[in-house]
Amino acid sequence: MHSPLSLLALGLAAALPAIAANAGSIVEVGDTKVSAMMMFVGNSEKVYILDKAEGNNEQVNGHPAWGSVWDIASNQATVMDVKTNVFCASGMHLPNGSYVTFGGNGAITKGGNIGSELNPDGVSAAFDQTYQDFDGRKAIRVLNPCTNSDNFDSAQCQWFDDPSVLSMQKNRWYSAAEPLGDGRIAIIGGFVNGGYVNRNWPNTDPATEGGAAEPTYEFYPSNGEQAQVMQFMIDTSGLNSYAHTFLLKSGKMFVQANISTMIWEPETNQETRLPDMPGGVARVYPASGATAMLPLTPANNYNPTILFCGGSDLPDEAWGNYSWPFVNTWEHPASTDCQRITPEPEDGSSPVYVQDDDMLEGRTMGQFIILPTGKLLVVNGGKNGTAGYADRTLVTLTYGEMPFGMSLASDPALTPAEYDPTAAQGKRWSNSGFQTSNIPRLYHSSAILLPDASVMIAGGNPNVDVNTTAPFPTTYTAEIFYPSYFSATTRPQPQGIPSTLSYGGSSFDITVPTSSYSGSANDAADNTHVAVIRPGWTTHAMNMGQRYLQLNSTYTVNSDGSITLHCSQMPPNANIFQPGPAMVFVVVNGIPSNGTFVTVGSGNIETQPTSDAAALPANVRFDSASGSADGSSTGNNTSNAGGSNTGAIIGGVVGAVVVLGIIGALVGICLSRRRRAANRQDTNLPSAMAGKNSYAMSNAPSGSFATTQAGMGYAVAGAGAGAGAGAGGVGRDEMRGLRSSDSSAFLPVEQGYSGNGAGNGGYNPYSAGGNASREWGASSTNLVPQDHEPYRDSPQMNHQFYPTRENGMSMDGLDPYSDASRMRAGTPTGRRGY
Ligand SMILES: [Cu+2]
Repeated sequence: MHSPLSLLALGLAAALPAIAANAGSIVEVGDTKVSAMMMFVGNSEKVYILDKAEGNNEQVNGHPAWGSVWDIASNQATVMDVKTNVFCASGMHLPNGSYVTFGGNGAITKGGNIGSELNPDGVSAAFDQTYQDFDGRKAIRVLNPCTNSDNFDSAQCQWFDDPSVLSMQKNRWYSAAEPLGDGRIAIIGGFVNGGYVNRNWPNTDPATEGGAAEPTYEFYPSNGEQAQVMQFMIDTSGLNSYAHTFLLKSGKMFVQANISTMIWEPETNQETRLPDMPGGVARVYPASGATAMLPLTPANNYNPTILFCGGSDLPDEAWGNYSWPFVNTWEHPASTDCQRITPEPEDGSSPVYVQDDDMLEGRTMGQFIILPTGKLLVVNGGKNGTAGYADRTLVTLTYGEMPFGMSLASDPALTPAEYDPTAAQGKRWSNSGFQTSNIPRLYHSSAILLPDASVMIAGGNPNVDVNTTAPFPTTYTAEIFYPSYFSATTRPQPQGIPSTLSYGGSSFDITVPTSSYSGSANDAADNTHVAVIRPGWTTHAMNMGQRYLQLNSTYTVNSDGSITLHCSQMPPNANIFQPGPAMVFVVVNGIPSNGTFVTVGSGNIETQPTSDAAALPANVRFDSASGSADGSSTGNNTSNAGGSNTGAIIGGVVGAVVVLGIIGALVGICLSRRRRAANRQDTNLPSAMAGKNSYAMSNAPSGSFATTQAGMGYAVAGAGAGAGAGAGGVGRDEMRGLRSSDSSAFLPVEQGYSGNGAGNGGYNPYSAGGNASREWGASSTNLVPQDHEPYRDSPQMNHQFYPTRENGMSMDGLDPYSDASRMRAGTPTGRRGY
């Protein structure tokens, strides 16, 4: 029990969440309870964290946890249950403020071994009795962010994770995800079952790798179309997973993988090739360069430019195959190279890569965080090697000889650096005043912008299962990096930020009180901008969906020194900044306010309504007005980057503000809702799923590879090692022998099981034609017939492939899109299990 004194202390802590922080510092703040492979900021209070299914000490519902929710104000994590193995999924926001994650890996058990209940293919598992994880390769998991005012034990605040109700057409591990202008999400490519790179060697079947690669794309929500082959995925075979994808102004998508680049038309599947990446530097996993879209501003007419920094220029053969790299990656320095490209130049020129300033140090797995100032922070990663893990390479034959355990990277890059996209060339990078971290953040680390404009850094786990004694151990400690503007003691406290932003339409006013700044009001007004930032979904050195847009604005300086900002809505083109949640920061003299959550667009997945942008009034100045904040502490100049490392900020004062009403706005703007199909049949599937093929899969180099390698200047083993890698058969013993690359299993699984499905009109997640996504907004019926529910607790499913689960994998009472679901405010009737 708490004593009265401790209660008082807690009360004070809640009232004064003072976070004194030095600018440029990195502070260890707490335990994420699961290793933060993936994170996203759900709202002003919570960061959601996902790990792969592994043996974390923290338990939830009788099994190791691989999900948690982080309270920003208290730096405390609470475990959450996730049913399926979310190992290396992709993720994205939805227009209503919910978040969704796609795919993952099959069920695994200790040591990354295949789970106990095999799928019919015999090489992947549906479930594991020890870790109690389900096959997550097709999973679509939905989360509606909650706050402390909600009941986190309610289903409405938990992950909806039931592939029998909601899943993709294809198994996808390391897929890309990027929203279109209507809020639908394109899900692109991926492995079927995992591996180091997405190819066999020799690479004789670049399209499907004998069933191990998934070269298609599909949409969520589906409109009923089948997954289509994307030729670019075949042409970039091997280094084509977690492709870098950015929706462009035209509605076409920039896609970069391997060293290739294209513009893709999502509606017609037409591809237009752009130049290759200069210098042969790969930026996708496992080269894992830092990538971001530069801030979209009135000055660049909101036309995207993409920045790539770091990665690896390993020669093609060195990347190896599904099993492991063919060189000792950790001996190869990561790239310092940066390139920019404007994919759709508006001056009629052809898109070209333009050399940018080199990073201060090479990085693989560095990641960009766009700050409210419009500068880009790069954090995490290593100076040598690549992402991924393995227990050997082609030339290092045993785990005992691996110098960094399973890590394929070495020499962690521990000092953040900042890139100013508007600075003169040659002067864009700085790490002046930035502290060096004590915590390596290599493979499976993450970072994201928080609402108080600090940066949360977490994760790091280049290990197949939890390993706290490895050279780079499984890491649970989170850090916060405080950018240079934390030297200010006073932050702007803007008033009047709306809860929604439309695409075009009437302008709105934001007031900056005189207490928010110091010095000349006119100067402050000239040095103020409004930034709409989507921090994205972070995993694998990426922030999927991260975008920064500066609103068009003018100002009126009032006689009392307050400044009224006249702001345009978002540009009237949803491709520029797709619909969904974002934070609004007002930046005065280089000092950002805290971010306020808004919903951009209608909240629905639909063609977004647009209207012409209203004209803004002209600037009005008032010469004698000035701010009333402490003049030395509010950032009197805009060159805050790399500035003083002194001073402190009470960062939590405004950061702890709960934006009442926003949550209601988020959940109140409902997704299209539908009722569940009233009728439900139960069929007994597994007998119909007996048909399966096996694969002959060559995942070892041929003897001739050694000859090829000699020309590359890499020390490689000869044919003997190649033979040792073995041709991956489908025998379970062989499979276990090969498990230790970045996957519990990387043997192909056939998509096209014959049998159940078409014959009875039912849904079969293993059928080639099965479209398990449900349509959105086009029908009042559930497009996923409930006749196949491998995760239900129904007696029919009580068999070896689809075991029941006491804590309720079945969520019959919880259709995330029903009128009675958590997606609808005020009617929380979802429940877990029966
Ligand atoms: Cu991964």
